[in-house]
Amino acid sequence: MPKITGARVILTSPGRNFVTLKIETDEGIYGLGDATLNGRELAVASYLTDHVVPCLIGRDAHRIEDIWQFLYKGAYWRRGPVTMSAIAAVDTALWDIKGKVAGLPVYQLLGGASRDGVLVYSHANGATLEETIESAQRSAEKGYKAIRLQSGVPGLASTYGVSKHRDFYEPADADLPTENVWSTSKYLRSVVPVFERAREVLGWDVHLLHDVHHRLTPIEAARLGKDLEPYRPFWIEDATPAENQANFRLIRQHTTTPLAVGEIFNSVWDAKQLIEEQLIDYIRATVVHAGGITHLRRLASFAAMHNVRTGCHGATDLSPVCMAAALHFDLSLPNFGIQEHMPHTAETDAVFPHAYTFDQGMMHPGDLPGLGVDIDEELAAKYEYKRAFLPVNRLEDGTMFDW
Ligand code: GCO
Ligand code: MG
Repeated sequence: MPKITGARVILTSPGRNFVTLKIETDEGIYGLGDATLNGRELAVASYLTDHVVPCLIGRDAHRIEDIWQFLYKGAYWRRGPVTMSAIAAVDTALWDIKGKVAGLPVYQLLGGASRDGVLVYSHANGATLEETIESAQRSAEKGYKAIRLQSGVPGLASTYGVSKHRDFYEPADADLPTENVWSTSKYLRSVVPVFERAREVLGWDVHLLHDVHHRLTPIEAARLGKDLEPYRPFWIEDATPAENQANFRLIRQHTTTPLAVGEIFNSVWDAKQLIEEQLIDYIRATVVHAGGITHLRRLASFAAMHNVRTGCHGATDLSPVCMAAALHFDLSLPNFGIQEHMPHTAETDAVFPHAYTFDQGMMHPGDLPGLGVDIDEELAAKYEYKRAFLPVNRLEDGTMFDW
Protein backbone atom coordinates (compact mmCIF):
# COMPACT_ATOMS: atom_id res chain seq x y z
CA MET A 1 0.00 0.00 0.00
CA PRO A 2 1.29 3.50 -0.80
CA LYS A 3 1.65 5.42 2.44
CA ILE A 4 1.17 9.20 2.47
CA THR A 5 4.46 10.78 3.52
CA GLY A 6 3.77 14.42 2.73
CA ALA A 7 1.30 16.87 1.28
CA ARG A 8 1.65 20.51 0.40
CA VAL A 9 -0.22 23.35 -1.19
CA ILE A 10 1.26 25.06 -4.25
CA LEU A 11 0.05 28.57 -5.07
CA THR A 12 0.72 29.93 -8.51
CA SER A 13 -0.62 32.70 -10.71
CA PRO A 14 0.22 32.21 -14.38
CA GLY A 15 -2.22 34.93 -15.45
CA ARG A 16 -4.73 33.89 -12.76
CA ASN A 17 -4.55 32.22 -9.35
CA PHE A 18 -4.53 28.45 -8.87
CA VAL A 19 -4.27 26.40 -5.68
CA THR A 20 -2.96 22.86 -6.12
CA LEU A 21 -2.50 20.10 -3.55
CA LYS A 22 0.35 17.67 -4.08
CA ILE A 23 0.25 14.44 -2.05
CA GLU A 24 3.41 12.35 -1.88
CA THR A 25 3.77 8.68 -0.97
CA ASP A 26 6.59 6.47 0.23
CA GLU A 27 6.70 4.73 -3.15
CA GLY A 28 7.76 7.96 -4.83
CA ILE A 29 4.39 8.32 -6.54
CA TYR A 30 2.54 11.59 -6.09
CA GLY A 31 -0.93 12.85 -6.94
CA LEU A 32 -2.38 16.28 -7.70
CA GLY A 33 -5.69 17.87 -6.78
CA ASP A 34 -7.14 21.26 -7.72
CA ALA A 35 -8.26 23.38 -4.73
CA THR A 36 -8.95 26.70 -6.47
CA LEU A 37 -11.92 28.68 -5.12
CA ASN A 38 -12.02 31.83 -7.22
CA GLY A 39 -11.55 35.00 -5.17
CA ARG A 40 -11.25 33.03 -1.89
CA GLU A 41 -8.13 30.98 -2.70
CA LEU A 42 -6.19 31.47 0.53
CA ALA A 43 -9.07 30.22 2.67
CA VAL A 44 -8.84 26.78 1.04
CA ALA A 45 -5.02 26.86 1.12
CA SER A 46 -5.11 27.45 4.87
CA TYR A 47 -7.86 24.86 5.43
CA LEU A 48 -5.65 22.29 3.72
CA THR A 49 -2.31 23.27 5.21
CA ASP A 50 -3.49 23.94 8.76
CA HIS A 51 -6.34 21.48 9.19
CA VAL A 52 -6.14 18.66 6.63
CA VAL A 53 -2.51 17.89 5.78
CA PRO A 54 -1.52 16.94 9.37
CA CYS A 55 -4.30 14.31 9.37
CA LEU A 56 -3.14 12.73 6.11
CA ILE A 57 0.42 11.78 7.01
CA GLY A 58 0.90 8.03 7.48
CA ARG A 59 -2.46 7.05 5.93
CA ASP A 60 -2.93 4.43 3.22
CA ALA A 61 -3.36 6.46 0.01
CA HIS A 62 -5.52 3.69 -1.48
CA ARG A 63 -8.31 4.23 1.07
CA ILE A 64 -9.98 7.02 -0.88
CA GLU A 65 -13.51 6.50 0.44
CA ASP A 66 -12.39 6.21 4.05
CA ILE A 67 -10.28 9.37 3.84
CA TRP A 68 -13.23 11.19 2.22
CA GLN A 69 -15.55 10.14 5.08
CA PHE A 70 -12.88 11.02 7.65
CA LEU A 71 -12.54 14.57 6.30
CA TYR A 72 -16.30 15.08 5.80
CA LYS A 73 -17.72 13.54 8.96
CA GLY A 74 -14.63 14.10 11.06
CA ALA A 75 -14.60 17.89 10.68
CA TYR A 76 -18.04 18.04 12.30
CA TRP A 77 -18.66 21.22 10.20
CA ARG A 78 -20.04 19.72 7.01
CA ARG A 79 -20.35 21.09 3.47
CA GLY A 80 -19.59 24.63 2.29
CA PRO A 81 -17.34 25.66 -0.62
CA VAL A 82 -14.11 25.94 1.41
CA THR A 83 -14.45 22.56 3.11
CA MET A 84 -15.66 20.76 0.00
CA SER A 85 -12.94 22.23 -2.24
CA ALA A 86 -10.32 21.09 0.27
CA ILE A 87 -11.81 17.59 0.42
CA ALA A 88 -12.01 17.58 -3.38
CA ALA A 89 -8.30 18.36 -3.67
CA VAL A 90 -7.39 15.41 -1.44
CA ASP A 91 -9.82 13.10 -3.22
CA THR A 92 -8.60 14.06 -6.70
CA ALA A 93 -4.96 13.60 -5.72
CA LEU A 94 -5.72 10.15 -4.29
CA TRP A 95 -7.44 9.03 -7.50
CA ASP A 96 -4.38 10.28 -9.38
CA ILE A 97 -2.14 8.17 -7.13
CA LYS A 98 -4.35 5.09 -7.46
CA GLY A 99 -4.27 5.38 -11.24
CA LYS A 100 -0.49 5.75 -11.29
CA VAL A 101 -0.04 2.73 -8.99
CA ALA A 102 -2.40 0.66 -11.15
CA GLY A 103 -0.78 1.90 -14.36
CA LEU A 104 -4.22 2.95 -15.64
CA PRO A 105 -5.90 6.24 -16.54
CA VAL A 106 -8.46 7.22 -13.89
CA TYR A 107 -11.43 6.70 -16.24
CA GLN A 108 -10.54 2.99 -16.36
CA LEU A 109 -10.82 2.83 -12.57
CA LEU A 110 -14.26 4.44 -12.82
CA GLY A 111 -15.60 1.64 -15.02
CA GLY A 112 -13.97 2.44 -18.33
CA ALA A 113 -15.09 4.65 -21.20
CA SER A 114 -18.82 4.94 -21.84
CA ARG A 115 -18.20 6.92 -25.03
CA ASP A 116 -15.43 7.77 -27.48
CA GLY A 117 -15.05 11.37 -26.41
CA VAL A 118 -16.52 14.14 -24.28
CA LEU A 119 -18.79 16.73 -25.95
CA VAL A 120 -17.73 20.21 -24.83
CA TYR A 121 -19.19 23.67 -25.23
CA SER A 122 -17.27 26.88 -25.79
CA HIS A 123 -17.92 30.36 -24.42
CA ALA A 124 -18.57 32.86 -27.23
CA ASN A 125 -18.82 36.45 -26.11
CA GLY A 126 -18.72 39.99 -27.39
CA ALA A 127 -19.59 43.52 -26.36
CA THR A 128 -22.26 43.66 -29.09
CA LEU A 129 -24.54 41.18 -30.84
CA GLU A 130 -22.32 41.26 -33.96
CA GLU A 131 -19.15 40.63 -31.96
CA THR A 132 -20.81 37.72 -30.15
CA ILE A 133 -21.86 36.14 -33.44
CA GLU A 134 -18.31 36.58 -34.79
CA SER A 135 -16.94 34.94 -31.66
CA ALA A 136 -19.44 32.06 -32.10
CA GLN A 137 -18.31 31.68 -35.73
CA ARG A 138 -14.70 31.40 -34.54
CA SER A 139 -15.79 28.64 -32.12
CA ALA A 140 -17.61 26.81 -34.92
CA GLU A 141 -14.50 27.08 -37.13
CA LYS A 142 -12.44 25.51 -34.34
CA GLY A 143 -14.84 22.55 -34.46
CA TYR A 144 -17.08 23.18 -31.43
CA LYS A 145 -20.46 21.47 -31.76
CA ALA A 146 -21.92 23.41 -28.83
CA ILE A 147 -21.50 27.13 -28.17
CA ARG A 148 -22.64 29.30 -25.25
CA LEU A 149 -23.65 32.78 -26.33
CA GLN A 150 -22.98 35.73 -24.00
CA SER A 151 -23.40 39.25 -25.29
CA GLY A 152 -23.09 42.77 -23.92
CA VAL A 153 -26.45 44.39 -23.14
CA PRO A 154 -27.27 47.62 -25.02
CA GLY A 155 -27.40 50.43 -22.46
CA LEU A 156 -25.23 48.64 -19.87
CA ALA A 157 -21.52 49.42 -19.64
CA SER A 158 -20.35 45.91 -18.79
CA THR A 159 -21.81 42.57 -17.86
CA TYR A 160 -21.00 39.00 -16.93
CA GLY A 161 -19.50 36.83 -19.63
CA VAL A 162 -18.13 39.60 -21.83
CA SER A 163 -14.41 39.47 -22.05
CA LYS A 164 -11.81 42.21 -22.34
CA HIS A 165 -9.64 39.75 -24.23
CA ARG A 166 -10.57 38.34 -27.63
CA ASP A 167 -10.12 34.67 -26.82
CA PHE A 168 -10.02 34.34 -23.04
CA TYR A 169 -12.69 35.20 -20.51
CA GLU A 170 -11.45 35.96 -17.02
CA PRO A 171 -13.89 37.59 -14.59
CA ALA A 172 -11.60 37.77 -11.50
CA ASP A 173 -9.91 40.91 -12.67
CA ALA A 174 -9.19 43.31 -9.83
CA ASP A 175 -7.45 43.82 -6.50
CA LEU A 176 -10.81 44.98 -5.13
CA PRO A 177 -14.16 43.98 -6.67
CA THR A 178 -15.13 45.81 -9.85
CA GLU A 179 -18.73 47.13 -9.84
CA ASN A 180 -21.07 46.31 -12.74
CA VAL A 181 -24.47 47.92 -13.32
CA TRP A 182 -27.46 45.72 -14.11
CA SER A 183 -30.94 46.14 -15.59
CA THR A 184 -33.12 43.06 -16.02
CA SER A 185 -35.46 44.72 -18.51
CA LYS A 186 -32.57 45.80 -20.77
CA TYR A 187 -31.04 42.34 -20.51
CA LEU A 188 -34.27 40.48 -21.28
CA ARG A 189 -34.78 42.52 -24.44
CA SER A 190 -31.27 41.68 -25.62
CA VAL A 191 -31.11 37.87 -25.48
CA VAL A 192 -33.63 36.72 -28.10
CA PRO A 193 -32.07 38.76 -30.95
CA VAL A 194 -28.71 37.07 -30.26
CA PHE A 195 -30.27 33.61 -30.61
CA GLU A 196 -32.26 34.66 -33.66
CA ARG A 197 -29.12 35.89 -35.40
CA ALA A 198 -27.05 32.90 -34.27
CA ARG A 199 -29.53 30.47 -35.85
CA GLU A 200 -29.48 32.48 -39.10
CA VAL A 201 -25.69 32.50 -39.24
CA LEU A 202 -24.73 29.17 -37.64
CA GLY A 203 -27.73 27.05 -38.62
CA TRP A 204 -29.36 24.30 -36.61
CA ASP A 205 -26.63 21.66 -36.40
CA VAL A 206 -24.86 23.40 -33.54
CA HIS A 207 -26.09 23.40 -29.93
CA LEU A 208 -26.61 26.88 -28.49
CA LEU A 209 -26.46 27.57 -24.76
CA HIS A 210 -26.84 30.63 -22.55
CA ASP A 211 -25.76 31.53 -18.99
CA VAL A 212 -28.13 33.78 -17.01
CA HIS A 213 -25.72 33.81 -14.05
CA HIS A 214 -28.42 33.77 -11.34
CA ARG A 215 -29.88 37.15 -12.28
CA LEU A 216 -33.56 36.55 -12.88
CA THR A 217 -36.50 35.89 -10.63
CA PRO A 218 -38.27 32.59 -11.33
CA ILE A 219 -41.07 34.26 -13.30
CA GLU A 220 -38.59 36.31 -15.37
CA ALA A 221 -36.61 33.16 -16.06
CA ALA A 222 -39.81 31.39 -17.09
CA ARG A 223 -40.49 34.16 -19.61
CA LEU A 224 -36.94 33.99 -21.01
CA GLY A 225 -37.16 30.20 -21.34
CA LYS A 226 -40.43 30.56 -23.21
CA ASP A 227 -39.15 33.32 -25.50
CA LEU A 228 -36.11 31.23 -26.43
CA GLU A 229 -38.07 28.05 -27.21
CA PRO A 230 -38.28 28.71 -30.98
CA TYR A 231 -34.45 28.69 -31.14
CA ARG A 232 -34.19 25.34 -29.30
CA PRO A 233 -31.45 26.19 -26.80
CA PHE A 234 -29.53 23.24 -25.40
CA TRP A 235 -30.04 24.85 -21.98
CA ILE A 236 -30.29 28.05 -20.04
CA GLU A 237 -27.87 28.01 -17.14
CA ASP A 238 -28.34 29.36 -13.59
CA ALA A 239 -31.65 30.98 -14.54
CA THR A 240 -32.34 32.03 -10.96
CA PRO A 241 -30.56 31.68 -7.62
CA ALA A 242 -31.02 28.13 -6.32
CA GLU A 243 -30.64 28.39 -2.56
CA ASN A 244 -34.40 27.89 -2.55
CA GLN A 245 -34.62 24.88 -4.83
CA ALA A 246 -38.39 25.26 -5.16
CA ASN A 247 -37.69 28.37 -7.31
CA PHE A 248 -37.29 26.03 -10.24
CA ARG A 249 -40.85 24.68 -9.97
CA LEU A 250 -42.23 27.93 -11.32
CA ILE A 251 -39.82 28.02 -14.28
CA ARG A 252 -40.58 24.38 -15.07
CA GLN A 253 -44.32 25.01 -15.18
CA HIS A 254 -43.91 27.51 -18.00
CA THR A 255 -41.19 26.39 -20.37
CA THR A 256 -39.76 23.36 -22.17
CA THR A 257 -36.33 25.02 -22.47
CA PRO A 258 -33.91 22.70 -20.65
CA LEU A 259 -32.51 24.01 -17.36
CA ALA A 260 -28.98 23.64 -15.99
CA VAL A 261 -27.75 24.69 -12.57
CA GLY A 262 -25.12 23.93 -9.97
CA GLU A 263 -21.73 25.50 -10.64
CA ILE A 264 -21.75 26.94 -7.11
CA PHE A 265 -23.15 23.78 -5.49
CA ASN A 266 -20.82 21.80 -3.29
CA SER A 267 -22.92 18.86 -2.17
CA VAL A 268 -25.59 16.44 -3.34
CA TRP A 269 -27.81 18.09 -0.73
CA ASP A 270 -27.76 21.37 -2.68
CA ALA A 271 -29.51 19.59 -5.53
CA LYS A 272 -31.70 17.04 -3.74
CA GLN A 273 -35.08 18.63 -4.43
CA LEU A 274 -34.06 19.86 -7.87
CA ILE A 275 -33.20 16.32 -8.88
CA GLU A 276 -35.92 14.40 -7.05
CA GLU A 277 -38.65 16.60 -8.49
CA GLN A 278 -36.98 16.63 -11.91
CA LEU A 279 -36.89 20.42 -11.90
CA ILE A 280 -33.65 20.52 -13.89
CA ASP A 281 -32.15 18.69 -16.85
CA TYR A 282 -28.44 19.18 -16.18
CA ILE A 283 -26.46 19.34 -12.97
CA ARG A 284 -23.34 21.52 -13.27
CA ALA A 285 -21.45 20.79 -10.04
CA THR A 286 -17.80 20.06 -10.63
CA VAL A 287 -14.93 18.02 -9.21
CA VAL A 288 -13.12 20.83 -7.38
CA HIS A 289 -16.06 22.52 -5.68
CA ALA A 290 -18.20 19.46 -4.94
CA GLY A 291 -16.02 17.12 -2.95
CA GLY A 292 -13.98 15.52 -5.72
CA ILE A 293 -14.59 12.56 -8.01
CA THR A 294 -15.94 10.46 -5.13
CA HIS A 295 -18.76 12.84 -4.24
CA LEU A 296 -19.55 13.86 -7.81
CA ARG A 297 -20.05 10.21 -8.75
CA ARG A 298 -22.58 9.88 -5.94
CA LEU A 299 -24.38 13.01 -7.15
CA ALA A 300 -24.38 11.78 -10.76
CA SER A 301 -25.77 8.36 -9.82
CA PHE A 302 -28.61 10.03 -7.92
CA ALA A 303 -29.22 12.33 -10.90
CA ALA A 304 -29.34 9.38 -13.31
CA MET A 305 -32.31 7.92 -11.43
CA HIS A 306 -34.24 11.12 -12.22
CA ASN A 307 -33.29 11.68 -15.87
CA VAL A 308 -30.82 14.43 -15.01
CA ARG A 309 -27.53 14.49 -16.90
CA THR A 310 -24.27 16.22 -16.06
CA GLY A 311 -22.85 19.44 -17.51
CA CYS A 312 -19.80 20.18 -15.38
CA HIS A 313 -18.58 23.73 -14.90
CA GLY A 314 -15.25 24.24 -16.69
CA ALA A 315 -14.34 27.93 -16.58
CA THR A 316 -10.73 29.14 -16.49
CA ASP A 317 -10.68 29.26 -12.68
CA LEU A 318 -10.90 25.45 -12.63
CA SER A 319 -7.28 24.46 -13.14
CA PRO A 320 -6.05 21.92 -15.72
CA VAL A 321 -5.92 19.44 -12.82
CA CYS A 322 -9.68 19.81 -12.37
CA MET A 323 -10.24 19.75 -16.14
CA ALA A 324 -8.38 16.44 -16.39
CA ALA A 325 -10.35 14.97 -13.49
CA ALA A 326 -13.62 16.16 -15.03
CA LEU A 327 -12.77 14.55 -18.37
CA HIS A 328 -12.04 11.15 -16.77
CA PHE A 329 -15.33 11.43 -14.89
CA ASP A 330 -17.28 12.55 -18.00
CA LEU A 331 -15.87 9.79 -20.19
CA SER A 332 -16.90 7.07 -17.76
CA LEU A 333 -20.34 8.31 -16.75
CA PRO A 334 -23.53 6.77 -18.22
CA ASN A 335 -25.57 9.96 -17.74
CA PHE A 336 -22.99 12.45 -19.00
CA GLY A 337 -24.53 15.42 -20.84
CA ILE A 338 -21.91 17.97 -21.82
CA GLN A 339 -18.75 19.57 -20.40
CA GLU A 340 -17.89 23.28 -20.35
CA HIS A 341 -14.54 24.11 -21.91
CA MET A 342 -12.83 27.47 -21.59
CA PRO A 343 -9.26 27.06 -22.82
CA HIS A 344 -6.51 28.16 -20.44
CA THR A 345 -3.79 30.58 -21.50
CA ALA A 346 -0.45 29.29 -22.80
CA GLU A 347 1.18 30.36 -19.47
CA THR A 348 -1.27 28.19 -17.51
CA ASP A 349 -0.87 25.22 -19.85
CA ALA A 350 2.91 25.44 -19.46
CA VAL A 351 2.67 25.27 -15.66
CA PHE A 352 0.28 22.30 -15.89
CA PRO A 353 1.43 20.01 -18.74
CA HIS A 354 -1.42 17.63 -19.56
CA ALA A 355 -2.42 14.71 -21.76
CA TYR A 356 -6.00 15.79 -22.51
CA THR A 357 -6.81 16.82 -26.04
CA PHE A 358 -9.46 18.66 -28.05
CA ASP A 359 -10.54 17.57 -31.50
CA GLN A 360 -13.66 18.48 -33.49
CA GLY A 361 -15.68 19.63 -30.49
CA MET A 362 -14.79 16.60 -28.37
CA MET A 363 -12.21 16.17 -25.62
CA HIS A 364 -10.41 13.11 -24.30
CA PRO A 365 -8.42 12.80 -21.03
CA GLY A 366 -5.65 10.75 -22.63
CA ASP A 367 -4.30 7.39 -21.51
CA LEU A 368 -1.47 8.22 -19.15
CA PRO A 369 -1.68 6.49 -15.76
CA GLY A 370 -3.60 8.61 -13.23
CA LEU A 371 -5.08 11.94 -14.29
CA GLY A 372 -2.46 12.64 -16.95
CA VAL A 373 -1.67 16.12 -15.65
CA ASP A 374 1.43 17.44 -13.90
CA ILE A 375 2.71 20.65 -12.35
CA ASP A 376 6.03 22.25 -13.27
CA GLU A 377 6.89 23.51 -9.78
CA GLU A 378 9.88 25.56 -10.86
CA LEU A 379 7.79 27.44 -13.39
CA ALA A 380 4.86 27.70 -10.96
CA ALA A 381 7.14 29.40 -8.42
CA LYS A 382 7.81 32.22 -10.88
CA TYR A 383 4.17 33.34 -10.76
CA GLU A 384 3.39 34.77 -7.35
CA TYR A 385 -0.15 34.73 -5.95
CA LYS A 386 -1.91 38.01 -6.65
CA ARG A 387 -5.18 38.93 -4.95
CA ALA A 388 -7.99 39.02 -7.51
CA PHE A 389 -11.71 39.42 -6.82
CA LEU A 390 -14.76 38.57 -8.88
CA PRO A 391 -16.92 41.61 -9.73
CA VAL A 392 -20.12 42.63 -7.94
CA ASN A 393 -23.35 43.84 -9.51
CA ARG A 394 -25.68 46.73 -8.64
CA LEU A 395 -29.00 47.80 -10.10
CA GLU A 396 -29.11 51.17 -11.83
CA ASP A 397 -30.41 52.76 -8.58
CA GLY A 398 -27.44 51.38 -6.63
CA THR A 399 -29.10 48.34 -5.04
CA MET A 400 -26.70 45.47 -4.48
CA PHE A 401 -27.70 42.63 -6.82
CA ASP A 402 -26.65 39.11 -7.88
CA TRP A 403 -23.51 38.93 -9.97
C1 GCO B 1 -19.32 29.66 -16.16
C2 GCO B 1 -19.30 30.49 -14.94
C3 GCO B 1 -18.09 31.31 -14.74
C4 GCO B 1 -18.07 31.80 -13.30
C5 GCO B 1 -16.70 31.73 -12.75
C6 GCO B 1 -16.67 32.13 -11.30
O1 GCO B 1 -20.39 29.15 -16.41
O2 GCO B 1 -18.31 29.51 -16.82
O3 GCO B 1 -20.52 31.13 -14.73
O4 GCO B 1 -17.88 32.28 -15.67
O5 GCO B 1 -18.58 33.07 -13.20
O6 GCO B 1 -16.23 30.44 -12.93
O7 GCO B 1 -15.47 31.79 -10.72
MG1 MG C 1 -22.08 29.76 -15.37
